[in-house]
Amino acid sequence: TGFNCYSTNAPPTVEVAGKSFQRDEWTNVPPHIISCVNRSLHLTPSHPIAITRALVERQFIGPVYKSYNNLSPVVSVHQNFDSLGFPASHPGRSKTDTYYINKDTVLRTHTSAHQADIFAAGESKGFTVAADVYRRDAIDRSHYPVFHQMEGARMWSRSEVPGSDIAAAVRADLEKLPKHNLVVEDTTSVFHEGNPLQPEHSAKECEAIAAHLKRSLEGVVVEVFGQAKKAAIAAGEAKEDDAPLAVRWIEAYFPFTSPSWELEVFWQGEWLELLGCGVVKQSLPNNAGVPDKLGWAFGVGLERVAMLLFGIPDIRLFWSKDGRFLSQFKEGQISRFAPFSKYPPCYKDVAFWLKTSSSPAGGSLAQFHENDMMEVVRDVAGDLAEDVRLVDEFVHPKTGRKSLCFRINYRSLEKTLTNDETNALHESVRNALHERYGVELR
Ligand code: FA5
Ligand code: MG
Repeated sequence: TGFNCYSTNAPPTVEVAGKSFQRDEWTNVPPHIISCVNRSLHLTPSHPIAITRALVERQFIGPVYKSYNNLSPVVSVHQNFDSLGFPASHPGRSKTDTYYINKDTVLRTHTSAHQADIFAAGESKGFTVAADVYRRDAIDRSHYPVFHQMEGARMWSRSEVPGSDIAAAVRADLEKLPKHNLVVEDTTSVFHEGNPLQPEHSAKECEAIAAHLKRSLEGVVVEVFGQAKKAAIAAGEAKEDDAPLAVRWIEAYFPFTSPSWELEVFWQGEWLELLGCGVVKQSLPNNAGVPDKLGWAFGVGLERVAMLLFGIPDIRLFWSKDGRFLSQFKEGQISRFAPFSKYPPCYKDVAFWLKTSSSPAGGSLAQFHENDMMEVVRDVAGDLAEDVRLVDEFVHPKTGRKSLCFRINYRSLEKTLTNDETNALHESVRNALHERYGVELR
């Protein structure tokens, strides 16, 4: 099956986006992920991710916002984590969650990785950044290891507003935003526990910034889902008098905003998280040499929005090179996706004992993370895996060994897989699990 990044005779360097990086014990970025770098779906005009990007971006156009859509996904650990105040122990930093090129360099896990640099560049009052982001994560219809985010931020300078009165200036800008009549459930308090008002801000300033933030993002939702509804009506999937979209704010936590929120919409029977946001932690503009600036930031998942807009049922479709998918979309147009026939799924289970190594404390240490399973499946089966779920887990009462059983659902978006093909894929997954993680197959 050719070269993979786990082989012991891997070359000393890894090539990403035309550059060469020294490998080290942190390197965990596999070839199938590297091959997604520079697909630039968000910049391919007739692709649904680009159409969605343009639609959201349009809500922030004008003299205030500058857009950045071409920033490299290769960033430093400092940019992705340290500059944003992630504590050393934050789980997001671990190799099980993040693709490391080497110990100092990662594929960005979010567009927030660019906040500090843009604040330091300092010339704009606001910005948007649309980009591909990378995470080791679950495999299912709404999660993919590469997806797209749009970051946005709006800042005000104390030295530039009349009387240095930030609260009044922000309230004045709030009045200029379009009003809407969407009913948004909001039981959050502006200052909540664990994520409080910052000492550098007055309560009035923070409340004004929060109101401007929420109104701006609600405006995006109204615009985007207004368009989604029109397309659904045109396709006979919805009616004019259907119940309005249910939207709610919930309290959240991010290391780089305080207070913070998430915005959710009710979709296909459950609450779906669209974005995270909050009042920018003052350490960011302070460290960027612009301490008189303060404001808000958000990060929205573009696939989540695009799935709702176009009625796309599976996140893998965005990566399809199949003409039956790509030919359905046109620049600037929101239309409903017409599924080509759905091919049959095939479930296969794999059960194995984890390798154990005695720890000094006497217990045993299992060297296997659920995301390792996801990685092996993605590496071997690629987009032929629709979802992977842990279906059983137990510890042997006598030996203390741990056993896991995963169920893999194989299904191609493009054709019917034969039994032989599925069996061969599954056999390769089993072998790879044994080779890479030393597990004992059952
Ligand atoms: C962040 O990434 C923060 N950087 C957002 C932010 C920016 C907060 C600025 C405050 C200020 P989070 O991990 O929740 O947050 O991801 C943001 C959005 O990306 C989610 O709401 C969701 O829409 C989308 N998202 C997250 N993980 C995935 C995934 N695996 N597949 C597809 N979309 C995802
Ligand atoms: Mg989140």
